[in-house]
Amino acid sequence: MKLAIDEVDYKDENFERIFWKNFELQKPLLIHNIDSFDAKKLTPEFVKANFLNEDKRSAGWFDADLPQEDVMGTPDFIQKLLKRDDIATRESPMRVFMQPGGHRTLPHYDGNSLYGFNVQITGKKRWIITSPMTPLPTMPFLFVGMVPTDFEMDEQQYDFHDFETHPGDMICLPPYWYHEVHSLGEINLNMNWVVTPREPNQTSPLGRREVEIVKLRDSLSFINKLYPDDFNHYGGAGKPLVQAYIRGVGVPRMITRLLKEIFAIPRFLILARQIKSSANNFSKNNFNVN
Ligand SMILES: O=C(O)CCC(=O)C(=O)O
Ligand SMILES: [Fe+2]
Repeated sequence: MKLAIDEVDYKDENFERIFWKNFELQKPLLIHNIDSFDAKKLTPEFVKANFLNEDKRSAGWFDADLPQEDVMGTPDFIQKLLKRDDIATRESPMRVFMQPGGHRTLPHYDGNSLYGFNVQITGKKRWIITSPMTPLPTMPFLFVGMVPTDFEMDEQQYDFHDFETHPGDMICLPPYWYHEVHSLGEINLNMNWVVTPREPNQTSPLGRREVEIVKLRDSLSFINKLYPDDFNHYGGAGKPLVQAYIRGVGVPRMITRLLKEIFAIPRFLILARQIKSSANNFSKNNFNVN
């Protein structure tokens, strides 16, 4: 079913209460009127000069350290979040996306059980985000949607939100929420603070799958070759986080997961070319603006 997303204005007197309530419940929230950045200074030239670091290039974004306060400040509630004991942070806790109009980011959820806080700086984006309670079919072992390029949401099958972000809007995206993102403006710049909860959330099928996959990655290390990132740095914290995630997963559950992933391989092979081409576009289009 298509569902309305919770929304709140950053200036609303109840903002903090609503933000932390949705955070605890891992419920998406769309915040309006974030004013911690200077869009005039964040031109494509500035972004490329400051964030185009090949060592920090990833699948379709650049990782970034917390940027200069005067250009891109970290909102106070994000500063509080980054200091919490129950979340793990990474050395470079931001991701920078800047894509041309017409770009489509293929449906995926973020690895490392990331909780994202993505603010639109320039342009606008259309987000279609799907509840981990009704997940899209997923590529074996990974976190990319196993669907064709022209995939359209089926209201009967999936619970999802479909909305736009304009400059100053921030989408708070809890772990395991699939997202397909369309760039609608001429130049579309957004930045995402990412963190990983220290305790796994196993209330959804995707949350349960993730801990089983983490167990597989911990036990059969060759599986890690499939991943773009380093398992030793899972969620930024590595081993302690891995231990917390796999605590409740026994060997029978791990083997059942392995079989489920193997059985998904034939469907993947049918769609592999389409998915690969969309994934390549995600990489190719980042920072591909004039
Ligand atoms: O903005 C986009 O196109 C993709 C954003 C994304 O995947 C993310 O924030 O995790
Ligand atoms: Fe993402």
